[in-house]
Amino acid sequence: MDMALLKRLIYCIINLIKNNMKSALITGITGQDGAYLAKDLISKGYKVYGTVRRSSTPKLGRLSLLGIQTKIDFIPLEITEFSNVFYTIKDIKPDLIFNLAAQTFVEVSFKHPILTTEINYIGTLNLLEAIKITGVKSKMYQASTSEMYGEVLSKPQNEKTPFNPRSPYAVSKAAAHYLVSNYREAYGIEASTGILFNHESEIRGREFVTRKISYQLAEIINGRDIPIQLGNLNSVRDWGYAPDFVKAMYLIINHKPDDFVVSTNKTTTVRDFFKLCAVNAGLKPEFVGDGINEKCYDRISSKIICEVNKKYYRPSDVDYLQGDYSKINKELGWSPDNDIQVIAEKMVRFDLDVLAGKVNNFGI
Ligand code: NAP
Ligand code: G4F
Repeated sequence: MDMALLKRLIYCIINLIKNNMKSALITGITGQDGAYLAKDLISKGYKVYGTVRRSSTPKLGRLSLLGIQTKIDFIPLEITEFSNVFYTIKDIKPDLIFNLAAQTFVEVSFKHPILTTEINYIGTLNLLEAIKITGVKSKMYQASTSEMYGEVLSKPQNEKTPFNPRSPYAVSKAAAHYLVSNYREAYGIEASTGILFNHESEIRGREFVTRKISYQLAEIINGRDIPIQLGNLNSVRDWGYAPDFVKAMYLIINHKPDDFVVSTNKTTTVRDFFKLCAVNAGLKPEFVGDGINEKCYDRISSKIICEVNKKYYRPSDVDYLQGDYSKINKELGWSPDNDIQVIAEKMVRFDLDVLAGKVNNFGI
């Protein structure tokens, strides 16, 4: 056969396969969850579209680290711009839409409440309106959060626990959560929510307390002299592992539209997470003192490795979160694979390897 004809034939076959692939759109693909979810969907044979907003520096580090950067179709999108969202949905008509884009840092939401509301609430509204107006048959997943429970009204929290949000972030996410159920009821849009409790990983943003601890402890092992500055050490979280949690997102979106708590049901204080990480880094941590005067010593070197700094207290904090994941376990068979000990070990190991130059973290 003629070589040019053969090439053309192969090209047509590849296009045919591509056109028949199921497609998924992920807003927020550059974030922690977006990256892990994209990896899972690609391995399941999905054509993955990921939205990226403009910045002056590249931010595909997580996707490069997971080895999937070249396997994604990137779409420039600012979620607060309705026309961006509308044309993206209209042109791609994805089978699945995962709305992960958000201003996710609670502390920043106190400083930028309007921006946080626009991204988290109006952004979600833009997506729902685009689905409604275009009439696409996409299924949608909304990234809801345990922060919506705020000052908790019962323990542990499940799908029926009332919300009592304590930050502009939590309020914006609760409003977006209600929008999803309203569009489901009013227009029959196939949209679900996952009420995810905190989930962490080696590629978690360094501003969140777990990665702040694992990364800065690795710096201390590498000679840093300044103690790690933290805020509320008594805060209790139900921490899971992000790669486990993105598996739940896929199960949820493929089920009939509903709301599901995703969690581990186990609780740990910030102080105990710090201790776990410090031990994994080869230190002997001991906390002494109270409140603002509390400090942690490494009993091997006698150095102070952590102290409390008021700067990291929030105007109002969420003190206790514990999720009851029995609904998703019963209906979709999901349960977490990694506990907090394993998560701390993985995160510290990764950051030690990064600082030892054994791993390229692509700036993450
Ligand atoms: P993340 O790492 O902070 O990533 C957030 C993503 O949203 C990034 O890709 C970011 O893009 C994008 N984004 C922010 N503002 C945007 C805008 N205006 N337009 C378009 N994209 C925008 O967050 P994550 O931990 O992966 O969380 C994913 C989702 O789950 C979020 O909705 C979060 O609220 C929710 N959630 C997270 C947790 C958790 O513990 N991780 C728990 C419950 C719920 P840039 O790279 O450009 O900043
Ligand atoms: O790690 P954090 O910043 O996470 P937070 O506020 O719980 O929010 C994360 O989880 C939510 C799910 O519940 C997501 F929706 C949200 O997008 C985000 O991913 O703080 C955890 C706790 C807080 O009580 C905070 O006050 O740790 C306390 N903390 C103490 N010292 C600190 C610090 N938090 C940070 N970030 N930095 C500190 O130095």
